[in-house]
Amino acid sequence: MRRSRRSGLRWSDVTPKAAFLNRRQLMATAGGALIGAVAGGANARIVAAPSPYSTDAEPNTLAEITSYNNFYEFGTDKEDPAAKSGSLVTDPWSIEIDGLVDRPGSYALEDILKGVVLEERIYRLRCVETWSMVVPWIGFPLSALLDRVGVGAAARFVAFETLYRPEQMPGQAYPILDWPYREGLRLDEAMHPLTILATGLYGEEMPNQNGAPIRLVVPWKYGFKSIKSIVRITLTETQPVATWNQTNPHEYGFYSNVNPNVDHPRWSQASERRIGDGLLAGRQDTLLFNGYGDEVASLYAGQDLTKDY
Ligand SMILES: Nc1nc2c(c(=O)[nH]1)N[C@H]1C(S)=C(S)[C@@H](COP(=O)(O)O)O[C@H]1N2
Ligand SMILES: [Mo]
Repeated sequence: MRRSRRSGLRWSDVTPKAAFLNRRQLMATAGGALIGAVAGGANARIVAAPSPYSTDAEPNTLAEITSYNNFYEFGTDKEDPAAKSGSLVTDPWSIEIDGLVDRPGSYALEDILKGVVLEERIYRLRCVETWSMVVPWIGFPLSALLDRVGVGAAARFVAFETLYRPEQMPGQAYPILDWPYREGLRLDEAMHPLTILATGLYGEEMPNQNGAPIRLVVPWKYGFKSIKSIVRITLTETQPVATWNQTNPHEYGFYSNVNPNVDHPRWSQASERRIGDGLLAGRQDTLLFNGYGDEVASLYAGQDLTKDY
């Protein structure tokens, strides 16, 4: 898992485009989070410390990551989110944190970010549809936020909800899914250090089509677990509703750990197509837990992953 890029150069060394943080991310760097965050007017160039959790796989390009998306609130075509999310208002933004927490409330995103250390995490992303990417996220562990609000003793799961705002999210006019989009994790999954809330990618604020201003990233699970544009986080005692699981429980489990040995009823999950690879590149073998087994397999000790798919 350690970074060892062939060239020894990181993307931030070679990108011709200066990487900027937005106002809210800049405030988060006040804690000394990012090495070399240099104040420059309203923005700061960032050079994030390498993370031992980052993959050394080559990241996809910014163009690939921002032009091929699943974000059904803006339509079901891969091009829809880039084309139709431009007018989504993401500032101001707040997250309602409720349920079994010691300090429930409506938290402004600025206040959430003030207390966290932003890091770059280069993660593999594997969609249940069998395409994959490598994304250099900027974010912080979800556990840092949950620790701050105080997880109640009875809490066993964490539920997440996406914004419901049909006037800015044209896909919500259609009953394709039971809006708002919802997801959930078991508490131990939510507290795992690989699980992050991401506020940006490629050193910049999160593009709307990727889930601005803040989205979940759980790299060992199919992409649909990584819910975008979060407005509510609820600690619960019982397993919460998750949108794709609710839509078709036979095809999409609550756990949805990446697993090449458990096929989707309509297609194999044994291999994947890396977005951006040439036509001649061929498919790659899909890895159990998307390659994060050393870190997360112990969470599922004693569970039958063919039943808890
Ligand atoms: N709210 C919401 N979150 C969502 C989705 C969605 O449609 N709505 N799509 C999911 C799916 S299927 C995938 S593969 C990833 C895609 O993330 P990306 O577009 O940043 O690559 O977002 C996930 N999060
Ligand atoms: Mo997906």
